[in-house]
Amino acid sequence: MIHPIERKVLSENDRVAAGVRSRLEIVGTLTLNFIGSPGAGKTAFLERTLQLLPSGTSAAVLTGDIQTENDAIRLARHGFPVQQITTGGACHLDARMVESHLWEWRFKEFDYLFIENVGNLVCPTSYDLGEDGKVVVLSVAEGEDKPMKYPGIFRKAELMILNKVDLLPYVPFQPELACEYARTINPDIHIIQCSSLTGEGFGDWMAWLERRRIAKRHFSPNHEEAHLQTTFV
Ligand SMILES: Nc1nc2c(ncn2[C@@H]2O[C@H](COP(=O)(O)OP(=O)(O)O)[C@@H](O)[C@H]2O)c(=O)[nH]1
Ligand SMILES: [Mg+2]
Repeated sequence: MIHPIERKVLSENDRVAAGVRSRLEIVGTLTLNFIGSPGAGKTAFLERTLQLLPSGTSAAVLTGDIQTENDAIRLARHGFPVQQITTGGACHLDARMVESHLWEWRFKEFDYLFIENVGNLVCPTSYDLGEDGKVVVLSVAEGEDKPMKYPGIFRKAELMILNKVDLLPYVPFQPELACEYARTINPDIHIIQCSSLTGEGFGDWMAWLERRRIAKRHFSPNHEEAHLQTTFV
């Protein structure tokens, strides 16, 4: 059962998230919220993604951690705007943190906004950040049963990245079983197996990303009109 205070915090978060979502809608930015355990490879995955974006693509990254700017330093090497959000203790990002950092960029139009949440499979699940979709990152070093143990995030995610498949020869992990568990929780979840180290599977991921961006533009009837208004007023 959700405690009344927690309910109030979440509904305030939902209100701010709705504002973030409508601003991102106006500029047509596809926003994805990456959630996974510490060390699953979220930053490594985003680093390789930035390297592979076609030239002329605009993208930005917000990366969340409890402490340090380490991930922002890694991600900024790839030539895209990056901001670190250090929560100072909170185990998740919230919509207010995202909103204040997006104001630093004046809610500028990007093709993609990638948000790396604080490493955790539980707390970030409840906090809407105004994203278009959640992506759960699981690595083969974590055990196949994580979808059954942490069903909330697997239920809400539209995509599961199964990372570190280069380690499969060395760890007792059955990818088919992990996928079966994830689909038991969420029959619609799309799954991509990849290695951020070797680049295996990134062709599928980059194709998914491009399709998702086109689908968002296609299904956002407000985008063109709203964009014209913000461009010409
Ligand atoms: N072998 C292997 N190691 C990886 C892969 N992706 C990330 N790593 C390593 O896993 C560790 C944690 O990665 P990091 O990106 O910091 O994870 P995060 O905490 O989820 O952001 C680092 O030592 C990475 O080099 C992968 O696909 N294969
Ligand atoms: Mg990281």
